[in-house]
Amino acid sequence: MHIADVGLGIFGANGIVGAGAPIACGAAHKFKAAGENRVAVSFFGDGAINQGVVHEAMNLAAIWKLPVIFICENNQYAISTPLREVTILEPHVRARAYGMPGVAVDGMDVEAVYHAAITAVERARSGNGPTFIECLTYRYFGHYTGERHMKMTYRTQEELESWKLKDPIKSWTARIVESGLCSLKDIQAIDAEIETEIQRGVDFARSGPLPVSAEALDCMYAVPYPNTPAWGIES
Ligand SMILES: Cc1ncc(C[n+]2csc(CCOP(=O)(O)OP(=O)(O)O)c2C)c(N)n1
Repeated sequence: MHIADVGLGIFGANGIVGAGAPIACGAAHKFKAAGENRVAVSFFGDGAINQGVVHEAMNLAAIWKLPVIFICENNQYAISTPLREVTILEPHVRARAYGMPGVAVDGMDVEAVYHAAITAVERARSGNGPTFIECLTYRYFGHYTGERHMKMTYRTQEELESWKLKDPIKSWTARIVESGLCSLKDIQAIDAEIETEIQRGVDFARSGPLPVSAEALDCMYAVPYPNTPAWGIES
């Protein structure tokens, strides 16, 4: 969640739902002020769509015509809360209230998402301001790993299986092979390479020494805070 690499243009995810939207506006404001041809993109889930800060950000982006794109990955559940129970309209409809295009795309269709994104980027780059893109999708696993040990009944197994049939990785593998862009053998080789890399990481972690509890608070502060009590942690 908290991975960031400013050098690569990644400002970092945020533990506060929806809080990335105003940060993206800040970045976009800087791009505009400095005359840079860059576009800021804010990704959030359907769980963020009723957060006030997202609406403040959308209003600001529209009024200042900021080069920013709001992408709502609508997988239809915020942890276990179905969007349909807490939101009266589809998220993209709201964008129009802020005077920006609200586009709905099949989030399982790579090409559709690509075209919507390109249109939004061009609009932002030509000084016409923000776009809101809603990608309808699904998550096959729980919001958090603990969910697999709990009996959660917020969705049915049938629903989950029906979405797996639309899996873009599977359908796009077939399309890419058909188009001659890449052979199935090449794709399988890439998969195998990734599996090996992951296994190498797992083996490295498992064969390493266990962490020392006295170091639990190390790297928590920019300036080390020597008197921080190790909350209930015994060394
Ligand atoms: C402001 C705020 N309120 C509540 C939470 C607790 N919380 C963490 S994730 C989440 C739901 C997020 O929903 P969504 O973005 O749709 O993620 P998904 O369930 O699809 O993984 C909530 C309410 C939080 N992190 N921040």
